[in-house]
Amino acid sequence: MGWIIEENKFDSNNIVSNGNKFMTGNGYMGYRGTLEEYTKKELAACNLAGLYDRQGDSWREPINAPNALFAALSVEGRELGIMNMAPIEHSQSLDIKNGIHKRCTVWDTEYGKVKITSERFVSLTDVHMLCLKYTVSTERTCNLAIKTGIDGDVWDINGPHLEEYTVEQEKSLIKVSALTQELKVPVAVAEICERTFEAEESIVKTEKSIFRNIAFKTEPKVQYTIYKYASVWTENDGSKNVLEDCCLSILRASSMGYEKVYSEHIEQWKDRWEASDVLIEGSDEDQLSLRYSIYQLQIIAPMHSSKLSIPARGLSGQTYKGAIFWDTEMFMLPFFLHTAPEVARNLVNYRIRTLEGARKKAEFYGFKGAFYAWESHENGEDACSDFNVTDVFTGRPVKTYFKDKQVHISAAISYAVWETYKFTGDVSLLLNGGAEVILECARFFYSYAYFKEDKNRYEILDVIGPDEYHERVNNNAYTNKMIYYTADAALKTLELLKKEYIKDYQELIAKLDYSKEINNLIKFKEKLYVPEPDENTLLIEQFDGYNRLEDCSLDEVRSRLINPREYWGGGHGVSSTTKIIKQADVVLMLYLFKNEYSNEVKKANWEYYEPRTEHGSSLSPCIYSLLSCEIGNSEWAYPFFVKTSNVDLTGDSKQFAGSIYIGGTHPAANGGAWMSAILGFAGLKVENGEISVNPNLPERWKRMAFKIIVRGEKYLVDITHDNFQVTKL
Ligand code: IFM
Repeated sequence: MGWIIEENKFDSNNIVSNGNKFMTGNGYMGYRGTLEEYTKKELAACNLAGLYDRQGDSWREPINAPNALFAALSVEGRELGIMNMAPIEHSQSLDIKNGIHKRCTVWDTEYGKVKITSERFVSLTDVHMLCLKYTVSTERTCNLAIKTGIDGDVWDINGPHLEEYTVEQEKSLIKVSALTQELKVPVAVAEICERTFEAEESIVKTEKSIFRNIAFKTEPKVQYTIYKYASVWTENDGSKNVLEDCCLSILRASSMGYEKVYSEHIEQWKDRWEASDVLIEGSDEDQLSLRYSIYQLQIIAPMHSSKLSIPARGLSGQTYKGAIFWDTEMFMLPFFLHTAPEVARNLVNYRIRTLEGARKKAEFYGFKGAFYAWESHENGEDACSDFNVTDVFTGRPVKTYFKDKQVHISAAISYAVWETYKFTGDVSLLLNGGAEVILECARFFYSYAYFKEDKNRYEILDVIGPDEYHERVNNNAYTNKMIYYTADAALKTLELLKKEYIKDYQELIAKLDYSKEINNLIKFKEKLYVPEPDENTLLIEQFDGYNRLEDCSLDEVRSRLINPREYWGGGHGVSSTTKIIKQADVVLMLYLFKNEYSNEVKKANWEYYEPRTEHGSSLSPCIYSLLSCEIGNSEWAYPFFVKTSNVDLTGDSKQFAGSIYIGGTHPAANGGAWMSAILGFAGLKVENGEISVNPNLPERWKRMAFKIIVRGEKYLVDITHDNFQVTKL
């Protein structure tokens, strides 16, 4: 129970959302949940982590590798695919316990019933490997042909990204290699296809693709199976010869045989679930949606590399430019910290490695220190464009200030470094770059702040908070609070190093020329303005002047849309002059700093802001869920948990910003689902290595149980409505 995602009929309207929903992956690549005969038209894609390219003047985006799992069937010379003939039976499923995608399709043709079953996986054992088992059978004797190989004509939003293709066959191997356009990075894909039946095989090559045509005459009801082993390598993987490495991978796999490769892969999944599964008794739907959220995080986790982080749309394609946002630090990191600390460390290392990019960005805007990219690519350069939205009426690009004004990104990164250090107690993180990140972010904020003589305080002007609909506001409460946190973390870091690692301290101060900055930071922290709850209403104003905006309902604002895809924020968005906000903002602040605010303040703000929140970002519902749990109201929290944990199952999320496609998977919401369950309903807290739980399970849940790793020790947490236990394993 609770491990299979399944659809039992074909609906062409779901092709794109199923591509997200049925995804498989391993952190190195994500393979969309498409059917074997799909091409770029149906958004088939094998998306690679961390390899980006620019075509002409358009946005940089990640590469989709040539698709080595392509397979299409012809019966008596006529193509038989789901797009050209309606099946009489069809199912597509994902076994999330083992990371296996399956399909079964039956057509009633003039030659009787024809059936395809397939099973595929993206290996967790060798991250470069993909495997497919593809079986056909017919009711009557007929001539079949399977066209299978490497489809190099890939789906791109701003492509094509690959050029100088080489397409070749060498004995049983077929290969496609190419170079990326911008940086000329070699990318290669190779495939071996084995079969247990007699057939005539010929090779068909095009400029970018190479296919085998496997033709044979069927016997009624006999199963004809092919096994495909495919591999993807790029020079970014440290490969000196990408084609050779591909061939080594697939020859190794083929010599092991499908069953062995398969069983090694599922053994790895067993380990992943052993560390991260959450058992929920009392609701099969919640059990499945939470496991599915964890599955989504697992298939994009960069377990194999400390150079990578996780893009906002995971590895489901090129939307949001395949870039890394604050989503990773604020919404995904907690899951990895508690269940796979080595992945958490890789995620933080990515920010340490890209510090130089953040310094360049700060300098570009005339500031000091580190202003991290709003949408970060491989070296920390900002992929966010000046015009992130296209106006639906004029088709013109609209200037947005996400990149320039969402300064809270640097605070999110400082928060991640400092919280990771506190959680793990591992000072090597600070000594190996983490301290430098925090200090440089604090320096950035000090240089960004304005000292208002008349008010004798620092203010943070001209920013965008998490609520992106209100641009260029002053003193966004969340941002100011996070900046305060950063200054505090910087001072604590300095204190720690000075006390216990004096040599490192001295070296760092000298390297960063930081001695004058210390006093600045002390004064900055003391005099930084952070909006407080109003004495009477207990409400915290989201930013200066928010209270004066038009107070109208969400429905009212929605009714003002002329086009459903209109962008709600920015210059002339329907929300901009109203109190309607895009996503949790003050509520996020109250959740993060829960120990500093009373329950009354939390409750008052939750009740005030929730009806004014569009939840137009998938980052929003989980935060409302978490704060409700903090308030002790799991019934308020529950629907938000359901929303966040189902986002990629229902496909119910915004698909367009203006006229730009923003669909894909939602790892931040997936991380948010885990947070809502574990940090919310179970009320788990880890402080100085000490674990506490304060459970408040939803009514319908009878029991929840999960494991966590804290400072190298494993614990089992088991909770019912009347009892709980934390056991060291
Ligand atoms: O990072 C988010 C942002 O907060 C809202 N828009 C989408 C981004 C990527 O998920």
